[in-house]
Amino acid sequence: MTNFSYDIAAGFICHCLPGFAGYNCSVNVDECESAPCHHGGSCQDHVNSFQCLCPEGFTGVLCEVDINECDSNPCQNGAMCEDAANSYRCHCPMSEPGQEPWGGRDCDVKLLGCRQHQCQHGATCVPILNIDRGHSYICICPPGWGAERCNTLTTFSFNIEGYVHMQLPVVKNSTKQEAADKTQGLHMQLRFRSTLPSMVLYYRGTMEHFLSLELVDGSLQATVNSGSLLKVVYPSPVNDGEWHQVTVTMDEGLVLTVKGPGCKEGCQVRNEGHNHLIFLQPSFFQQLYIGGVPLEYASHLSSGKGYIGCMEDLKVDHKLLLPQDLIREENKGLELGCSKKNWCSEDICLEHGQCVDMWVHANCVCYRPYYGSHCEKGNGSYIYKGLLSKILFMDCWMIYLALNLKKDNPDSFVVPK
Ligand SMILES: [Ca+2]
Repeated sequence: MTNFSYDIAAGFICHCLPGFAGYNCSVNVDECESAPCHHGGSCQDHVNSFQCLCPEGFTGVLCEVDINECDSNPCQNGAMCEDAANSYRCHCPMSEPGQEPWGGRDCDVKLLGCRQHQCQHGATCVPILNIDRGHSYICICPPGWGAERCNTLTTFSFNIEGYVHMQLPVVKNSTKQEAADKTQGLHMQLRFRSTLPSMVLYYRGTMEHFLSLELVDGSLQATVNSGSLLKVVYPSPVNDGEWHQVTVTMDEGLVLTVKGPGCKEGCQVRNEGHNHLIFLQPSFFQQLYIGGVPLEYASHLSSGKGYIGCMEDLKVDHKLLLPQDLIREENKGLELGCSKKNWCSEDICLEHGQCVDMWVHANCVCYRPYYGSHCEKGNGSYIYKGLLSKILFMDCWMIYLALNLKKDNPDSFVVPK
């Protein structure tokens, strides 16, 4: 150890009071630097301490306590209270059958909007309490009906191959929230019924960028091409002649949802792919072809056939398209409504074949040896005017023969009329 001497020592060391720092303790330490206040509370720095100024609805030294606004029991008539930030939400109870439900912020207002409502065709009336506390209602339409009062038929049908072309309007977003919703990607929904296995339901887009929905061998197949190709297939057959609802959405991935017989709640298949949102420019998807495509797009499709069958409740980006907007002079084969004859109810194949419903007519798949459009031919024995060479073998129903057929005797094998 060296000898210490005040004669040669120089300088000084400050031992600072709590809350100060630095060479000469001139720095007031910022206790707010670690952002100690929760829930957006603002921090005030003091000497060796801090104070949190809490937003409404929060308390505690660090604003860590969320005040429970439900403690004052604001919800009436048996409603459930849910605490929120400086707020609460009342979940009103379901109304008894025949009773008007409770509504309003505290479930203390009888909702009278459905008295003398004008919802048509069995639509469900839902009462609304307006901001000015006036009463009104909305109608939830049953399938096949649309417009505000559910008095407009949404059902249409294709009876010959063709297509309807529509230029979708450019949506001008009035609010930022709407703009954010619109960038959520593409949304298409419709209900359809048919018995045919392979055809296109719709094609939306251009040569390079498109979203398509097809029936391929009875299964639904949705395809998106936008930068790269995504495909999903709903494997269960849906060409059973019953109504099926199919929803196709494309945002983070491609999702196909089918509702119908065998899947009442909706069954989903999805292809996550990668995030394709960046490629989804709305302007690429303004052309909509329903029930078929122009010839130049046919190479994009697996089915290659125009739609034959019925459609209804067609919604494009959540907006309902009514058939009267689609039916025009040039759209031949498109009809309002859905009239369907059950072609196979009569035995048109004369018990000699299986009847196949082709929606606008029926085909017979004949059992051998019958043939003809109604399997009406082939009912009789074959007459052979030649030499029988030998009987090869026999089983219960068939006799297998080896025949000598001569080229110079074309009439040697005759089927009687
Ligand atoms: Ca709260």
